[in-house]
Amino acid sequence: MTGVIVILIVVLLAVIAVQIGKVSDLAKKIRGEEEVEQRANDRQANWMLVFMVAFLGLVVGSIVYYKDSLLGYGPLQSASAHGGSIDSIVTLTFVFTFIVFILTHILLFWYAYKYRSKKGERAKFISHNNTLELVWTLVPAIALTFLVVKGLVAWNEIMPDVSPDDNYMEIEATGYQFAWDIRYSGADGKLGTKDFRLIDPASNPLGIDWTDDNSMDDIVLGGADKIVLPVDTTVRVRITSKDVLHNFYLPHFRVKMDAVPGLPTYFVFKPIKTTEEFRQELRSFPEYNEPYDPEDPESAPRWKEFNYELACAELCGKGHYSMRRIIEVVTREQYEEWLAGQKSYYLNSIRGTDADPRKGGLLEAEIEARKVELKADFEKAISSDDEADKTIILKHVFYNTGSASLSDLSRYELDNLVSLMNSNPDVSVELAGHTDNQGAADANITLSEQRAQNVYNYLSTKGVDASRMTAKGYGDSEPLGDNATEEGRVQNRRTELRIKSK
Ligand SMILES: [Cu+2]
Repeated sequence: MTGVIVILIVVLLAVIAVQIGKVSDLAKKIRGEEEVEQRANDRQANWMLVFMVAFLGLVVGSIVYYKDSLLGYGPLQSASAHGGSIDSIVTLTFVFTFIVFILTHILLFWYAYKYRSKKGERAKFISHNNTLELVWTLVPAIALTFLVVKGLVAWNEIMPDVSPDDNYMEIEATGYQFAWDIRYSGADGKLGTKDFRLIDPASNPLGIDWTDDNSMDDIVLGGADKIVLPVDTTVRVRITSKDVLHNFYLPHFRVKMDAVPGLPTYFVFKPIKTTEEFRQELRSFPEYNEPYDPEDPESAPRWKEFNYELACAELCGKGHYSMRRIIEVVTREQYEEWLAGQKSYYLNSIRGTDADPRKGGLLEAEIEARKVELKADFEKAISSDDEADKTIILKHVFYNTGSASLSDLSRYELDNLVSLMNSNPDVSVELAGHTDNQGAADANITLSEQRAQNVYNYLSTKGVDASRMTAKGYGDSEPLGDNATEEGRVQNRRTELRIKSK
């Protein structure tokens, strides 16, 4: 039915067009063809001028209307050290192209008016003119060369990489459909190495090499976390992508760089205004004092809700919009405080799991922490008069299962003990072995004796005078925990150091 109606309408319109044609044919015959044409030409020429004025008026009007929404104008001044130089290049290009745009449009419409068809006049025909060719080749060439050279100079100023001696911090942004993983270097200031072959979607989405010491304290922000940066600090961003082309775009800092799969890129910039300072600048513009939510007049003003943002500036798929992240620029002190609250990805999510290549071994930091802990316990034991303080549990001394031989990792604790014994030559101790209550009681006594004796032997071969030590096995006679639970049995299987005299 609709089809029939559409065909009918088309046929009727065709009939009307033909009829109008006939009417104007008749009119021409009546009035004289030339006179009609002349009037139509004049009318169109006048409309050309009207259109020109209206069009250029709208162009200028829209610039005035939107001026505060353009980066680099009004409230949106650059928040980075290099941003001003990009803004002035953009302004220069705007001014140039605007002048050319206005001139060409005035000429275009004025010529259409002035050289409209008139009775008795003929169009001028130029087949070739060298001067004209030269002018319209050279003028744009010179203007463009000027703009391109200015642009290149600015680009070279903005894009030099940092040198190792510079004072800067480095973060890494890895784009994927549809989020950014942001990695910070932690306290050591160094990002650990990565290898795509190590990528595991569940345990290691970035492919970080956990055998690299620099990776130990690296921090990976969760998908919704703010990216916090310190003000007045040079930030180098390593930019990569795991799947398609993305673009690391921080409009307020005039930072924009492709994130290319397989080809790391970078951008170095320095934020010069904290988020709070930028908000205070926005405050003086009336449009930023309007409610943030137009539906709710009671909502906070726009300046208060303002945030710097990271966007993906590449149409990378249907979830593209969700790559937006908030950036917060804070003072150095606030940044340090924030950083101290962040957790190492390795220590928090990898350490001790099957994905940990150092599982079963000790980290430098752990060795150091054990040393500090034992030293504190030891010093407390030799200075305290409280009997309870004089017994130290050697928490990191272990034996191979069912045997009295020391496990490999026990040496760290025992070596620390050697140096404590040597720096306190008047202290004498008892090494006390304990077991849980599994198995026969006399077998437990023997096992605990052998274990205490092995510790004794280790210390004595490492240079602690044997006369300062005794070894004794208590079997299961002094339990600390409940032998009915595994937890309790773990507590009971232990080696103690008892300070005997000092
Ligand atoms: Cu993207």
